[in-house]
Amino acid sequence: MGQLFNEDKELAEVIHQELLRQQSTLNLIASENYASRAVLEAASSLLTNKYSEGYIGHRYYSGNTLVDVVEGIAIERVKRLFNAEAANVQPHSGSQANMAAYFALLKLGDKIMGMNLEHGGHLTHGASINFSGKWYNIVSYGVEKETGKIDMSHVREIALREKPKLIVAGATAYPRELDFKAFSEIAKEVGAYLMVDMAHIAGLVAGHVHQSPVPYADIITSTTHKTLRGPRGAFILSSKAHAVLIDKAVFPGLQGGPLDHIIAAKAVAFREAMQPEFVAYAKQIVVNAKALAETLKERGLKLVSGGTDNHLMLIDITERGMSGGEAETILENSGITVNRNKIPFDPRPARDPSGIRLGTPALTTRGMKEPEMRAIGNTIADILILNYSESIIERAKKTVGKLCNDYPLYPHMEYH
Ligand code: DSN
Repeated sequence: MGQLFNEDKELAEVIHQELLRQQSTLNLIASENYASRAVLEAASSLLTNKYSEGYIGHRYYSGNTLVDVVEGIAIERVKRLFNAEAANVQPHSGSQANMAAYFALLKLGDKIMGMNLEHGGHLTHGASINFSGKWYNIVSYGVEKETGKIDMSHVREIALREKPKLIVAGATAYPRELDFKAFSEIAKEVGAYLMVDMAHIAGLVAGHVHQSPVPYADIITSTTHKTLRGPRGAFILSSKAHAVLIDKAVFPGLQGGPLDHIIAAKAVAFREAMQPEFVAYAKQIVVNAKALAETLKERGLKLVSGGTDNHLMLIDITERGMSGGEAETILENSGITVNRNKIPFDPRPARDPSGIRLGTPALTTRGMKEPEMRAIGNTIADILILNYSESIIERAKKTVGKLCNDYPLYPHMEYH
């Protein structure tokens, strides 16, 4: 990175400051992670120079022999990782992957049944402010008020009544394991396609600590940068039967040239996720989430659904007399990053909702285990329960500093 510093000190300095921020804070944002140096190297490679619209062997530009090799490696690896028949590794983001899946299987105006954004679904699962809610006829399912969990018999009732053409299973803020088999039985019963958006849990699926959607879903979309710990991007898995439609939907349907450097970085991440260390990592994410959730509960904080089965949890924070936004800010002031989040049946607006969402993928990458999760849980509880005071914040900052020191991130990275 010496070159960047030599040529553009202004930008190099900002990236340097961001490195220091990542190194010196505890990241509990459930959808973030730290990509390996190898992934970062591939993502910043000269493959960014190439145009390669089209697919392997059928490009609209010359000079793509090696890009074909890169994309082929990525496709083969992700198919092997998830035991899938076909894969498209070109989607730039999870939203574009979901859009491509809808374009492939549906006509505009068709009925999609997805999880309510307010209950933990994603914008692209039918939110009225998103293309999905504007261009398709949306019906939603959610969690039960008493349990905070999805009741599959209720999902079935809605599906039987509404007869959607496609059911989306997947979430961004649901702390429980999704029952893909039950979703697929319901989809079959009503003659709907089943699409699983496994963006949040892809690393858990790869590490065999969450049921795989592959045997059950017609189409699976995912991002690569969350629990899967790759570069920012996405991919789509499907049966061979749907592959041609998916490919057409991605290109030329909605994207132009693929990001070949990012596809290379995805390939690196897929290989990493095949290693035994990754299986241990995925297991530890879940063990850590349970340890963190238990600590928060023991300290009297209220978790949506009472706990977690996966990598994340939601705290209903209004009980402590503050909003999600306020909790996010005071935690950030102590060096702990989380995101404010709606909780199911939230009376408060999305810009300042009743909850915060916490996840363990990033801290598990740093090597932290149950004792550290308990220390962090107690620190968070001190801040949220004992109210904002200088001495508590000072103590929290010390704990954060020590943990960041003991579990270093990118130790020899430099932008100066
Ligand atoms: N923004 C992502 C998340 O935080 O869950 C979903 O796209």
